[in-house]
Amino acid sequence: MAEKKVVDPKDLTSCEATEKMLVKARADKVVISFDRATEMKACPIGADSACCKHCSMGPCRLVSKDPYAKEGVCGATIDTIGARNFARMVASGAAAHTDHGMSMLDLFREVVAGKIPEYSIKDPEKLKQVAASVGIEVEDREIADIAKDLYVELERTYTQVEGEIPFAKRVPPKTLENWRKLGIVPRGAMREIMELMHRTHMGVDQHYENIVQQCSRTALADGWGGSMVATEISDILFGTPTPVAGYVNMGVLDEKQVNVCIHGHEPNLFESMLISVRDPEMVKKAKEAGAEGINLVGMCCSGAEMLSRHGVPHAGNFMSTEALLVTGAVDAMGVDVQCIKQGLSKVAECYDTKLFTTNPRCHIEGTEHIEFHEHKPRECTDRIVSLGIERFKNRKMPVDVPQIKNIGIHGFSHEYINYMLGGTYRSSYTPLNDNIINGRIRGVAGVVGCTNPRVKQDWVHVELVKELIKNDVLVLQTGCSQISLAKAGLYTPEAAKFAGAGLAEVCETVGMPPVLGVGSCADNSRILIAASEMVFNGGLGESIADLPVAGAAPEWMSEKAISIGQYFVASGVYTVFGVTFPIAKNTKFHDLLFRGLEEEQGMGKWGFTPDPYEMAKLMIEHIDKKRKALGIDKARDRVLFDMEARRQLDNAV
Ligand code: SF4
Ligand code: MSK
Repeated sequence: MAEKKVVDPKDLTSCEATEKMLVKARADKVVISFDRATEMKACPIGADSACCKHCSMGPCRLVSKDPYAKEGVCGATIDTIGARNFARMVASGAAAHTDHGMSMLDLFREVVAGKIPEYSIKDPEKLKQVAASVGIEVEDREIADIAKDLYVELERTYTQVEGEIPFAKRVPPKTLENWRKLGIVPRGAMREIMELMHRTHMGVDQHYENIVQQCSRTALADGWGGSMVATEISDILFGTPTPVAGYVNMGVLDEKQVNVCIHGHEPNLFESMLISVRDPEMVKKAKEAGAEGINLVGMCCSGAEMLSRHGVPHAGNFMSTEALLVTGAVDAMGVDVQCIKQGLSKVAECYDTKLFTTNPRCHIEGTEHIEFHEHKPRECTDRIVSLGIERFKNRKMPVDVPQIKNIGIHGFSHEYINYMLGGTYRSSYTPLNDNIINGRIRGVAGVVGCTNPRVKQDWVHVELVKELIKNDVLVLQTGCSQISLAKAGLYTPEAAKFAGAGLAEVCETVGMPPVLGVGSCADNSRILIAASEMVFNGGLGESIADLPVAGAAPEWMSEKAISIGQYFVASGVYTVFGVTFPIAKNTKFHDLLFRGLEEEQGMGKWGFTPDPYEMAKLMIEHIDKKRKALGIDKARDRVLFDMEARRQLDNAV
């Protein structure tokens, strides 16, 4: 039998804690996804999306040096097959975000109706702001009445069959005008996803350009629809993030306490767990079991959201979820939806961790399910804590926690960025725009997305971001990428020393890190709003496509990332992905995504490279191209522009 290939853990991850646990897992004869990835050679045909199984005349594989040398049995070309596969990734990713957003809206409706006493409207000011942004009257009205109207209005995001989704009102007019011209303003998410699935059925849409048009419409229903509703409603119910110090990395586990971990994407499960672990009765039970207390930690995106909102410690990103269980220190882990590896089940069993699924959408064979009912949230979370306490009392496994943790500042909602840069009396994006115009800040980049065992964990994120800030590019982050950089220590104001002179000066003046974490992957909508605010504040063009900004998902893995990428591109942002790009090169479809959308349709475009330095170069070149088009590429005096000077500059451009 052939020897199994063993890769040095140092080549698989740059996270020292994860590396230690991978070594331990191997010694314990437990397989986690790093080693499964080595064993599972990626299928090269699938990697290029050069296969189709949309009907039983196939599956058809178009393998050839010349992508046009073969066609499917039905005659489908590589462009049709590639576009259909890509579209289904968009549909699935958009469905995940919009279904999550709809759950948040369901919760909001029930809270407003007074049916869930555990939750309330924590941020009435945000409620008013969001309501006003979609045209609801807020002056001299009761909060409950505004909330009821907001629910009715936002439900249209999902169910509307004709017209434009409510948050289209937040899109800069020039960008919206372009969408209208292209016929891609979303109606309602359900309709867009349904139509995209219909069009990609065998024998329906067989023109890649037409398929891409519906991809954009569906992805926009995610970014400016489902995801944006999820973020805004979560802020209204649980509080809008403001900067908060928080620890990340596996060292947040505490051997002497009952360790409870929540992993997934739904803040309501996590918020309820926060109440459960703080309940004096629960703490008493834990102490009676011999623990010093209950230690709640997060993972993945709901973890990033709770870190940003409340400073709850975060134990690691997507590629560390199995590794965390190898510590033997996790007494209970509750998961909800998205990015939950099935492999967790076996690893939990090996280390005697109590693993629970909680959401009706996500069961795992062999894993106990304790359903989370939003009307009685504590039933589920109290039970998970109780079973965790029981496990602590009877701990059989040796505990080995890598003593590594990093402090950082998280919670930069777009509202806070507004306040932070403008100050109490001048709260606006004007200072950000001014600093971009005067060249202290070269541009803004969104670096987001997953980690992926096909590349060295965290490494691409960290190298890319270091390169960007060194070149005076301010970085906004979400999701697993935020955790990669937080572990690398870039979430402290002191990290300004890694930034170029201009960006460092701004960071030092304001007291902020050069890398700002804004939350979970659904919270990418905060980056869209920040981009819109930059347009509305003036001096940087009239549409999002004019801004000196770029996006990247350097270690992406999920279909949600493809939907996110497409909504950034359709919004006007150049977006570069790493790892691999799931379409065949040298095709008309590839040319459309990587060039045509920008040059012929006034959007952004896609880019690809697995190399972080090349990625930074591509993004900076794009930012410089936009600076040049705006006429702000020349060196300028390092002065803050006042309104008059900015007006003059606008007139000159
Ligand atoms: Fe093959 Fe066409 Fe059927 Fe796809 S739809 S499996 S390309 S015959
Ligand atoms: S959890 S989608 S691995 S960011 Fe949102 Fe992380 Fe990517 Fe999942």
